[in-house]
Amino acid sequence: MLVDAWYIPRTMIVDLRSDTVTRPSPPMREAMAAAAVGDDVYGEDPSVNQLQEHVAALLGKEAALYVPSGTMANQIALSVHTRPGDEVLVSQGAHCMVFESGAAGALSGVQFGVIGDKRGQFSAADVEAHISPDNHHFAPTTLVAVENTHNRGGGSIFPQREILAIAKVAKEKGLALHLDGARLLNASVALGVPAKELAAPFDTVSVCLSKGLGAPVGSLVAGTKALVHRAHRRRKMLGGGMRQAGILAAAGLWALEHNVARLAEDHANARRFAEPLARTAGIVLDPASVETNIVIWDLADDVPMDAAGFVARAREKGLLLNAVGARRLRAVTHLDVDAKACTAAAEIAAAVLRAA
Ligand code: TLP
Repeated sequence: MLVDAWYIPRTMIVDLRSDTVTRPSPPMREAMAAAAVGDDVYGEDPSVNQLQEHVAALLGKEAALYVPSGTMANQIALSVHTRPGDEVLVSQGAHCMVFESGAAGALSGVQFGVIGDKRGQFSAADVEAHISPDNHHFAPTTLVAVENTHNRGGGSIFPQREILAIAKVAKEKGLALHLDGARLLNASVALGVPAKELAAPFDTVSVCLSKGLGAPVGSLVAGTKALVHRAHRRRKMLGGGMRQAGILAAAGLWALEHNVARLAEDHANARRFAEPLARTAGIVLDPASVETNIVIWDLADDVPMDAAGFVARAREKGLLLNAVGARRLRAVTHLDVDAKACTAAAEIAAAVLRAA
């Protein structure tokens, strides 16, 4: 497999399992090596403080807290908005429900109410219809969590018009609103709308630096000073207080400076992969559904292979993918795969089907 990027040996594979697989580039590593650091548990790490201020401003929030992962950012947000026994309304396949190891039940004692469609979107009417009645039989609904872009929904962008309507209902009914914005900057770049505008209706927002932005580690949870103060305590409880974390924060600052606008390339590469794939017999995929850097498709009923089999055969041919259902697969483009690699990836996927 010929890949131009400097860091991928020419014999290596095209890794579309996730945008989390990127490795820090030499200039990012230089920024990390040069980072000013201090003990962040004392609040004395200048690079962490700079990153927190930068992200708070980016999202138009009073404050932000640096945490090791998107999972911790989401779980902290769930815990600051709820009490054990509460219900949180989420989309189908929401990351905070499906992919965080049962943390919401284990750590916050909340249950989920699932609303909306397979793309991970729901309406203000869905929220209103699912708020628990004020009756002691039911778990009180106290939080609504939106995911934008939506991972399981194939990188779909949640329409901002509907988010504004959801925020209105949440306000009227006294519900908090959290945004899992692990890939919010993908939505921002795809729409050409500033992140702070997309974040504005939310009480808390989590964002990840270790996905499309290419930092090795790190996420932030942002909100009012009061909420972030509470988040800080939760982070400590979870063991997420880090010391000279500026060495990591510097990578995040570098990523925010250099790797945001280029997310458009990842979106173009996702389409470059999806369009030929969608024309391949045996693939069920609407290329118009590809809005950002995630491509999700199904295997047609007559394909004599399941998603795990597809993944195994693609791997033999040098393409890494993830199965996200019995007959459903996912590919994610990122800064370590270029246009040529994405075109090659579509050819490999078609070859897997031809050989089936
Ligand atoms: N998603 C990962 C896996 O966990 C599935 C991936 O490869 O896409 N919110 C969203 C929407 C996410 O997609 C992820 C990671 C997270 C939160 C959690 O972030 P981390 O992995 O930093 O805990």
